[in-house]
Amino acid sequence: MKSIKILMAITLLLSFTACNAQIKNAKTESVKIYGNCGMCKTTIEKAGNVKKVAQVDWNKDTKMATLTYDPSKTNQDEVLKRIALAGYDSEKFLAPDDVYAKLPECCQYDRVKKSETVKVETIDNHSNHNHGGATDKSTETKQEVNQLKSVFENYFALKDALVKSDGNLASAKTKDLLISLNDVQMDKLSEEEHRVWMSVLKDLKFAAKHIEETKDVEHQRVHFNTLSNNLYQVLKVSKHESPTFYQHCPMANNGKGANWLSKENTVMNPYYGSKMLACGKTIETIK
Ligand SMILES: [Cu+2]
Repeated sequence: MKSIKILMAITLLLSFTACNAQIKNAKTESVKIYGNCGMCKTTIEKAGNVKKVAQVDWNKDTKMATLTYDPSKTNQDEVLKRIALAGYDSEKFLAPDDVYAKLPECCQYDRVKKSETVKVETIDNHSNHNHGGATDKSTETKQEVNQLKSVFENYFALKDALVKSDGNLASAKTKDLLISLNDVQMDKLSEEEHRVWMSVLKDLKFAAKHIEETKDVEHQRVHFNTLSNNLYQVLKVSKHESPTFYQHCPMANNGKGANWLSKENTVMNPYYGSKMLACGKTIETIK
């Protein structure tokens, strides 16, 4: 018993000491990452860092980053890809244009390279965007339910594909999701739904487009996180025939935690697949 207590004390002590110093067999490299200011530094480092695996230290004056990582767990490409997804170009990877465009003005550094490798399309959906117009009230409610229903059905199919860690299937299901996103007629939505829908649509499409474009499950999961958060907001203000469960896994998203929506209360974790299928819990039931 005494030895257990000592062991616990040591473990506790270790967990309090430096997080960064815990990278094993650390390999250090110096790479250029484009950016401007202190805010860029925060974003770049936050995107690149993974506890005990990778540590980024970016210098805003030299634009050089020191990457320290455990080569048995990750590599330079992985770190730089995450940083690119956060909006920052390196010599190897270019940030998606949409993400770059969303950076605060002070952070919009001069892009040296033209974005050729990573092309991001922003689909404008104003063809379906008919404000106003007289509609029969009784059909309105019905259509509204059906419209958002197919969005959620396709989302759930995507979630199931990620539970199976099947990147091909996830991409295929997201193709359907994109179609249903485009099919939603905004004038049939309630005022509240319309407002939320407008505020998240661009992000929904951006995330879906990225999931569809790749077969890499880990990359798909990064975008699935934002997709889930945005659809949750829509779900909160819309009506549904059956309850939906909002679930949370504290380990996903590099330990920052991530959420998803599910038709079942039973946890089937889309962020880890079979590795940690039951990790997580229902945090809200939306009726
Ligand atoms: Cu900045």
